[in-house]
Amino acid sequence: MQTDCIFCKLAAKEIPVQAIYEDEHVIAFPDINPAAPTHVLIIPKQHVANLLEVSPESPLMAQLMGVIPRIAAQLGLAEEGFRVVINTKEHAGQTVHHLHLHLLGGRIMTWPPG
Ligand code: D5M
Repeated sequence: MQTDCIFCKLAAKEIPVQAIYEDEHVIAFPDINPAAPTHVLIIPKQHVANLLEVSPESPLMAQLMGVIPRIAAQLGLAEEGFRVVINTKEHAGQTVHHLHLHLLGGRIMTWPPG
């Protein structure tokens, strides 16, 4: 745990969190600033700053991505679809430096993203 990391604090329940999904490695909760009718963040409980810190041998991404079908079904996104985004560092606009997947749904998305 990184003491100055807001998502570490959420994962450790030092800050109250409305968990949509949780297991040993992963927790998912609503984004505080939703960019779509459904906007959930899926994070590892372990502190990882961004995608560049993920090693190819690590099961981390499978743990994070693997819960998406279940959460999508739970939130009613499986039929119409959804978007998953991982912002990485400055050019992508990453503001919280603890790896997180944005799961966005409930409206038609445009492409390319802004
Ligand atoms: O996205 C970081 C996202 O994290 C952004 O959409 C707001 C969200 N956020 C920040 N603090 C909280 C708390 N406390 N609860 C829920 N959501 C939060 P990025 O990809 O880094 O731009």
